[in-house]
Amino acid sequence: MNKNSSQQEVYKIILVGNQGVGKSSILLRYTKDLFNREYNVTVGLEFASKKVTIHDNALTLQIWDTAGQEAFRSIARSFYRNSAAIIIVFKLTSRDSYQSITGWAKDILENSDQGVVISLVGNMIDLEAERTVTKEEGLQKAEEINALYFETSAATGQNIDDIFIYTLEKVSKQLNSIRTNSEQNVRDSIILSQKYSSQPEINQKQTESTNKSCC
Ligand SMILES: Nc1nc2c(ncn2[C@@H]2O[C@H](COP(=O)(O)OP(=O)(O)OP(=O)(O)O)[C@@H](O)[C@H]2O)c(=O)[nH]1
Ligand SMILES: [Mg+2]
Repeated sequence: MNKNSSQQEVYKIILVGNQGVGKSSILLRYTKDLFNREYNVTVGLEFASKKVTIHDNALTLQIWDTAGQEAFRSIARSFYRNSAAIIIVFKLTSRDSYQSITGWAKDILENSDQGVVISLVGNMIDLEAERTVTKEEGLQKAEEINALYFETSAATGQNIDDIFIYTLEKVSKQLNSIRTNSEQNVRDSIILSQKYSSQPEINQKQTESTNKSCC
């Protein structure tokens, strides 16, 4: 079991999906309850931490936000190991991003540990009038890839917390095979992120919310 400095379990969660689907916005909404209309393309990797409590168990989430650009896809792949959950994000207003889900799921199957929890998120539900992917299609795809399914809006915050609450609940049921394994893995992740990030230093945001409870 991996412990951080305050001896809490650390769960590694990764956000993947095509460019511009809202991965960074989901992370910003979840960790800081903020939304930015401007599009700041992620280059390489960023991560944020958040403290949560599940079943009276305090733990730290280490959430990695990957770049959607094709050029960075291999970096995302190299991060799949030792993750508790991987969240595939697509836009409800983009069939291209929907059609890419199978490819992301294949990447995950080939590069992650057995038992990793996969969640599928159709984002931008606030743009209902521009929706091109139906809820039925989303649910069907989630079933195909054995994932939980959520429809969200980072813009309004709708269902954003639910992604993490229900994903973590599933993780907690599968603890044996999906914990982050060692301090070394965390250190490796940080070293890699520094190597690939465009920023001179890792953009590490620490957000604490010890009151959140999953169940
Ligand atoms: N209306 C609306 N816009 C959103 C939502 N989520 C994100 N956006 C906007 O979509 C654009 C892209 O969002 P990002 O979060 O940067 O997307 P990303 O997936 O991180 O993109 P990459 O870093 O390039 O992979 C930004 O202009 C956001 O403001 C949403 O739920 N609703
Ligand atoms: Mg981004």
